Amino acid sequence: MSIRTITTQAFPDQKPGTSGLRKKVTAFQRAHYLENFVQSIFDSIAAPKNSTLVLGGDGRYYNRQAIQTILKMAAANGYGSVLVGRDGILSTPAASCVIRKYKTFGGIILSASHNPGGPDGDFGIKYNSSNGGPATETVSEAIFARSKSITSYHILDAADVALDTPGEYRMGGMTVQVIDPVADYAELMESLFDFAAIRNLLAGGFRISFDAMHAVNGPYATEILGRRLGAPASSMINCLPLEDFGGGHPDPNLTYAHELVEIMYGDDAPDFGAASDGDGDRNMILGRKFFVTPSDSLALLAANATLIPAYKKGLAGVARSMPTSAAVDRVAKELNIPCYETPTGWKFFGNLMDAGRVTLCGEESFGTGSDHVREKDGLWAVLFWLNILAVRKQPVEAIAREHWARFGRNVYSRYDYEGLPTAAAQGVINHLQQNFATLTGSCFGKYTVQMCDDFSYTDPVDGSVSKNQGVRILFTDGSRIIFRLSGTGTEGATLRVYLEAYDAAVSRHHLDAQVVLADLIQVALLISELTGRTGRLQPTVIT
Ligand code: G16
Repeated sequence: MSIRTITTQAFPDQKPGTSGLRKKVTAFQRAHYLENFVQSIFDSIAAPKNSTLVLGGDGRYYNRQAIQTILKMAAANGYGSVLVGRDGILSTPAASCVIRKYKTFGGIILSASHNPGGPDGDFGIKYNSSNGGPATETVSEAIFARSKSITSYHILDAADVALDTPGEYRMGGMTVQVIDPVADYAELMESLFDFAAIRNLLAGGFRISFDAMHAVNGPYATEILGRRLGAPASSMINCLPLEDFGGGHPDPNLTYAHELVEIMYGDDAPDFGAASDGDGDRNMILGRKFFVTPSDSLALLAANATLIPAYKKGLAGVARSMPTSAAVDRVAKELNIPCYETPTGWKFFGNLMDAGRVTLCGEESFGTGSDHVREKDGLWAVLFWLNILAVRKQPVEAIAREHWARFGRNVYSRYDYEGLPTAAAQGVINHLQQNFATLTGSCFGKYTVQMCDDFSYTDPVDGSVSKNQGVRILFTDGSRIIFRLSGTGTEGATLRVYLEAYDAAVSRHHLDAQVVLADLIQVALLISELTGRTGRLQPTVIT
């Protein structure tokens, strides 16, 4: 077996987005494309010789081929061992768990998260550091810089490793350890939650429906919800991972998780419904005919955290991304703990968790998690909810309404305009930025603009500054409109409009969010000139 050094040419477009490099499968299939990026990671992180890496992905199309290539490149680059999930599978939170548990140098996760898969779908690759969390902005920038100047990469001439049986294999001077992708993660979950209480809940007639969307969490749910907690097989749908997610869009929201939504809004709906995404880090929570917004879910978990064994001593602090509603801020205020507002992207929570400043974090984009790993965690959120339900013995909707009665309701919605021409989407943002001065102080019906800006964040731990993280229009009554371009798409641009209003009056808490936010939506369309600039009359997805 010999190490080959292959001459290559740099690609100009390997800039990691919100969460790693995401492109069409066909882009990754171009000669040297994957290899260039992997070598750029290895060159930038400069791991000491014989370091250990974790490797796995969400099982989407191209996962297996990419894993074999990365193993051969790791061997050629002097790694001592690689822990790889059986069949190349590791959910994103499970990869984070394994990196931390075995104290490895870091890990490579193959996923385009909630984006569709298959030969014409998306693929992605990201590097996670030794804390188990996504590479920081600094590391991502170093990888991008290297990708622009790379001229060669190293790869071992070796046969593929069989990934279907756990065990140890040799590849040149490196050991490949094929591990059970579920075991370490399941053990961690069992250490955090009261499994006996959840088992009793499920045995007592409480019915759930979990939708794995033919993505990576299928085997995790089967083991944890099914085998360890006793949920019947009929309560878990789409649990067989497929390379193309069965042709679906593995994004757990009201539009794409429609099969679950139909069950939860149908006759004889179960008591609790949940879904997770392509790589298992996102979650959607539903009660019977009731949707819990991700922002509310974060606030509810924070308010009920002491009911959970792992968090019974209380929370050090909480954090949310800027576009996430301020519902959790209200809980933090009452608990007298700090609440941090970060840019979008889980990587911004890592420093806060490592420094012990926060325990729970969450985002409006269907992500919640805690310091048990350094990624958001879909099944963890489901178990957290089930544990609360096991203790409180109330319906999901009743728990949410009690929460609103106590803290007020942050009425929230997000409008996504997908697949826009990049220039048109950027034009909307530019237009808003140019009008900050005129907008400030303007009145639109009952709404008066208090201030507008481009959100910027200074990390309180390492002092790093991240600018241009979304346009904020803040109103005097606490309402907000945020405009932001997505950093995870692979085609054109996705413009996200986030709308939030606060309502303390219980008498209005039954109202549909779209009704409450109707005026604010019109203000958003007016001030952004979105319709004229993009030609779009309707958003692609409303959550
Ligand atoms: C990724 C990040 C999340 C972030 C989301 C935002 O999610 O991990 O922290 O909230 O992107 O996406 P966008 O930039 O499109 O608004 P995921 O689940 O795709 O890894």
